[in-house]
Amino acid sequence: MIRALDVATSLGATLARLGSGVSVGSPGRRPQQELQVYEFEGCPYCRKVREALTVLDLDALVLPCPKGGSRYRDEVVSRGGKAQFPYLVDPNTGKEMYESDEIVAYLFQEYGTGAPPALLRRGPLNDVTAGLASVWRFSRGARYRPARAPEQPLELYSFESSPFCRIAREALCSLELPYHLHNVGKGSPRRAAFTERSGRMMVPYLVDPNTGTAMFESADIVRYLEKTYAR
Ligand SMILES: N[C@@H](CCC(=O)N[C@@H](CS)C(=O)NCC(=O)O)C(=O)O
Repeated sequence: MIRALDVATSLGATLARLGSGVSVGSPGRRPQQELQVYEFEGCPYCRKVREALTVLDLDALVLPCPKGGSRYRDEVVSRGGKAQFPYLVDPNTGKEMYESDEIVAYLFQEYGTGAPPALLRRGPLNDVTAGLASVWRFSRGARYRPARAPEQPLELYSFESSPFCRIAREALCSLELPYHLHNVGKGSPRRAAFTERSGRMMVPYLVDPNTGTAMFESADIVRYLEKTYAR
């Protein structure tokens, strides 16, 4: 896809959700251990969970489960009994759960200070708009493409509604590459530490500890991931 169209359609995804997942809302206590989220790009229910992570300023280990993939899909089946996404694992409480609305409510209850915002409440309108977000992208990132597994998870600094972050996430997802998602939405108190590390407040920012690489720019990130991991 040509770059301008790529960015425009990714922006369409952001607009469909009225910018939900751009800024930090009402974070509460912080988890001691990292949350784990099994999900895939293009799944409207998974998007709501990722938006909630941005609003609550939470990190998570993202384990991508694209259609046709098996690395983490099989793990979900053996943990929970069925291939349904999103699936949350919280090692802090021992909770594991399916169902996006329940996951969002759980995250706000454990790690927030109030009820979820309107755009993340239970209801068909939010499911429809989360689905429309992916229509624009013709399900990019939702299908597995053969890739070798990295020894260690990558790291992505991001916030959910950034159209550029979505482009990077799609590549990570279709190549089934696990990554530590560091949310730095607008208003995140962790932006200063991120800027200290990266030199600049811009996302997406990818760090690959397997090769010692760190980079900005979604198009460069996609090229790097393809070259390094696609088979
Ligand atoms: N009510 C569930 C619906 C979840 C759902 O239907 N997820 C789809 C993906 S969008 C799924 O897991 N499909 C099975 C698959 O992809 O193999 C929720 O809100 O989490």
